[in-house]
Amino acid sequence: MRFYVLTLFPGILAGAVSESILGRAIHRELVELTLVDIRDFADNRHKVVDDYPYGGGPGMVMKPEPIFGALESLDTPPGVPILLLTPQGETFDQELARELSEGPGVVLICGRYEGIDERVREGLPVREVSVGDYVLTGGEFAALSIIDAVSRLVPGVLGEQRSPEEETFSRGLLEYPQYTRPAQFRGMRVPDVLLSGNHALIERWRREQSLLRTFLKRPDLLDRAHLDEDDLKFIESLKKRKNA
Ligand code: JFB
Repeated sequence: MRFYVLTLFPGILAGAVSESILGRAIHRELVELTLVDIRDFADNRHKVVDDYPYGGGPGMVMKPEPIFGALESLDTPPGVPILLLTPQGETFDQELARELSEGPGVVLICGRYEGIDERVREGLPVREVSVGDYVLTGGEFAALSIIDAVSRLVPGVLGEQRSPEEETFSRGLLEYPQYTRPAQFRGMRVPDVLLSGNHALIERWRREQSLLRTFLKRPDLLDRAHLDEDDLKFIESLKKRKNA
């Protein structure tokens, strides 16, 4: 999986990656990260990459030429999607992470300042993506989230692990409570069922805990979750209990 990141702050990504499991994935050549400093493509002597907004107003806008230049310098495999990180984009989610992980790579364009000259959107085949409804100072931390979420779906990046399909957002439910030793900590006990050794019972308890948590914390997820007949019965019992 190849990531190409266009940024004015390559050090943010280099630092984060070197300190994480992603660094190991890169070392093992499962993931490749190409950092492109947009400033290297400034077309003026003083390496200026931003300018005042036409029409006036506060802040600065990123100039289009260095971004086009940086993008055109890349030697990407054909069909690599170009994501423009912006608060205006479609919200990144597990489904998009999976989609991207099945392709050859991703180009991520990170802006700064108040944003990017509109002609980047107009003149380049970009897909606008946001990581959530909150405001960042630039696209770098959004890009890191996406790189992290996509990389961990690449076979081999995580060690021996349960398949990503079993996890929260793939299966569509929140995870059940987890415990490790000691069995009792500051008066708080691990649920007896987990110490019972009865694997059928444990599995059912975990499934019901997942359903209960999702019902209480993220009921919106239940509409899209893959539920079997037992799950639906359990949810019905929760609804009845709530109304009682
Ligand atoms: C991404 C960015 C800015 C306009 C620009 C470039 N979920 C997200 N929140 N914020 C960003 C994002 C994503 N993806 C984001 C790129 C840039 C924010 N800014 C700063 C702030 C407000 N309005 C510049």
